[in-house]
Amino acid sequence: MDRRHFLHWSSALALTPLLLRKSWAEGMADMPGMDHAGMGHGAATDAALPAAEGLGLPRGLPLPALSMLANQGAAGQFLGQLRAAPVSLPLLPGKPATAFWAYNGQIPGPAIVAWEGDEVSLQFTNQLAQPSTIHWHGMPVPAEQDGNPHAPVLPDQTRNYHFKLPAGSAASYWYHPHPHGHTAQQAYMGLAGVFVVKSRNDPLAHLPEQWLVLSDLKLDVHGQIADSSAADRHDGREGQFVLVNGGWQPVITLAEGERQRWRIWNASSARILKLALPAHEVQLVGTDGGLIGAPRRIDTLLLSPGERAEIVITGRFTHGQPSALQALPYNRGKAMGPEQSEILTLATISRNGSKDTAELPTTLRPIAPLEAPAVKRVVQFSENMADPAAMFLINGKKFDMNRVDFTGKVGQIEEWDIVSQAHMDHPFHIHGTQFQVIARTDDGVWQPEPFLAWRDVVNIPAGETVRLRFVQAMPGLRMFHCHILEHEDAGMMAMLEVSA
Ligand SMILES: [Cu+2]
Repeated sequence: MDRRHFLHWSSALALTPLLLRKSWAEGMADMPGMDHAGMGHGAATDAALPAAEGLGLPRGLPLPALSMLANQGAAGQFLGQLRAAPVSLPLLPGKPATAFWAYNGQIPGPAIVAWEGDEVSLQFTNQLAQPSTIHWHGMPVPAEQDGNPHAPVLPDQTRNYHFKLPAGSAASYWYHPHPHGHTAQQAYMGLAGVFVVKSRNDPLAHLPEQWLVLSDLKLDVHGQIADSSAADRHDGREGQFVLVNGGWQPVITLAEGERQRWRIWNASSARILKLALPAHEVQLVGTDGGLIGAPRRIDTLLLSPGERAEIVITGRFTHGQPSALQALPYNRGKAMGPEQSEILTLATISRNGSKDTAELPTTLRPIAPLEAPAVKRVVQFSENMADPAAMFLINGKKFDMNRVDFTGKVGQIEEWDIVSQAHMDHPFHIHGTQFQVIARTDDGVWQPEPFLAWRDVVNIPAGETVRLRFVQAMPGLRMFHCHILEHEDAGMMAMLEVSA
């Protein structure tokens, strides 16, 4: 890996417009054909890729609002359609449109907003040339509705996903493909969207919200989505750009003293983002599975791939610190590519007058601890560099669709130690439920988790162990895996079969 091509980021702003959006009908009109998608440009190695500044991607525009999926259902229902298909979107001024794969022609996919108690019915049509599924990441949905690789939706097929959102499920989820072996490519080609479940009993309902979907974009010299390099397949893919709602270094407005609630998704394939908002006051108020017990003042927020957080930001423009959403340097133990060694500016925050500071409740939502486990298991992440066909392993094995790794029971409290015997960080994710982290090692020394939270992704730093507890409320096959999507595709995934 040539370090000259390490990505350089600047907070300087340009003012060219970017709209990563097109209606489905418009998108179909210039559908590029399935073999496009960056594949036709030969073996794009990282050394051949242009630097971010050289591509002319506009930046510094207002934060793009996410498009919303229209609800065609009656009260108490969410009814909608999602269609995965190739689409070309104008990305770089003066260059041919960029070929993506998108839900309903939009990057990111349309946001779904439903309420606790809703019956959700989503019709999915796959117009890709390969099998796909939709996984409802983090959501308490029945196993057979959760987009497992065992239930592929083949090209030109349609299926319906149906589930009911239980009480207490309000949180910031997302949806993305989960087919066998194609997940990373389908995600980096553009297939992902957010799914927010709301509660009618929300202690932060009075705060204005900003939704920030952080994604990664890697372009070749033609402005097309680049192939994954050997380094991407090993370390997890990273591109020249971290986008926010599809925009590069957009501008978010905030008033002095104003409190906003931000929901943040790390929808990248592999980046571990150590987020900071140095000028402003930040409280963590929620994790993957929704609100935590009480706001917690934080200086940084580590968000691994697939993970979400809710924060309350209070505008403070008088400290002389950069008013920006930054990703601080983080070493995730990559073997081939360079680590992020500089501060990345993901978005700038511009001052928009002054406002009264809204009340922030001192308590948010009680979380009862999961006590004495009925079952204890060890899940070991490891890497075997000697075997290119089975390099990323769980308990020494590569994923096998026909092998059940663990069997469990509905309602039983499980305690898992996720042990890293790896050189890289690997974010652990399990389907169908939320877990509580009980303790983690830090340099091998156990530290109790300082607060209770519902999560479905937790980073396992190289050489460390994380202890967590969960309950599966529904029977069926549940995947657990590394959420670096290239590692998942390479087989760092296993299955828990839950019986009634
Ligand atoms: Cu991994």
